[in-house]
Amino acid sequence: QPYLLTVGETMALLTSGHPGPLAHVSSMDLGIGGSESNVAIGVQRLGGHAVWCGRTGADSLGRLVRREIRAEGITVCSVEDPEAPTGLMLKERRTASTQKVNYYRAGSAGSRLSPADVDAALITGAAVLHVSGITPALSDSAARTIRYCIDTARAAGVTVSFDLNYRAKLWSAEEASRSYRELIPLTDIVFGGDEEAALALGEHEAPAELARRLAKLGPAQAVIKLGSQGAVAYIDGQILVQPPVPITPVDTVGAGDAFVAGYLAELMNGRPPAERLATAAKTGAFACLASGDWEGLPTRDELALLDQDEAVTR
Ligand code: KDG
Repeated sequence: QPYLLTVGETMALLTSGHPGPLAHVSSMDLGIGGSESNVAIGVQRLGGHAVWCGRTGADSLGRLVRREIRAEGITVCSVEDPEAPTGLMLKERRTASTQKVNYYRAGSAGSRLSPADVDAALITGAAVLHVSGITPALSDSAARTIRYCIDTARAAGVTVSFDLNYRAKLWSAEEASRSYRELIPLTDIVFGGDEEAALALGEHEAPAELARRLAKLGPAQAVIKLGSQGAVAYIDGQILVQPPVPITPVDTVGAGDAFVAGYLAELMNGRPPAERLATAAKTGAFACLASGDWEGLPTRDELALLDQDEAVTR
């Protein structure tokens, strides 16, 4: 079966269930989160097959990360690093409607990812390679790994997908912009929010223009994710506008990854651009309708839930 290969860091994730400062929270829920594994889970739930590559610590949290991803049916090709811990992320619900993410990942096993961790045959055998702009921000060796994966995929004619995913806590806007400019021309599909696209391009424009300009750098498919406003894309020379799916969000973290998963699942199914975007928007909406970065990702038959009016189905 054709598979999506994702490479990145997945961390343990502690979430507080109640609004308020963490200093006054007495218990938290333990789970996992990582942009690339979120995408892998989304594709797998929609009926595709995904492989996740990354590095974890040789610790309990590393076991948790690998077990959770594997439990979704994903093939896990990870390296256990005895010298560094699995990264950790805390989600603080400061008010009922606002969340703050704090990383404890500097020097983590995942950030020590190196090119030797990813089997070349796994890359050249993939239908699609998906990576994100988070990984090059983690360390020099992680940045080199992403470059190696992209170069190897390109040389083998594997479709390369890249989500800009700017994380201001990990690097400066200048560093990110430089990395985006290096990598975007090497990709086939680029995803980003409008701010991220503007960062990559060095200027702000309307979404359709941002998509067109990203595509000019190389990728034939450039998709601007606009959250509650839907999406605008420039795909194979055509502008497409995807309206949003109207919902009342519970937790928006992970919606961007879900959107990417919906898009890539349909791409791998051979579906046309408008269908890729429509499924992407629905998958993104689903991710917002449950707590957690990926737990709410839909299976294929659940996609229809967003079209129905009844609150209960039997
Ligand atoms: O996109 C959601 C991600 O932010 C989350 O799951 C964790 O990969 C992550 C990151 O680095 O922020």
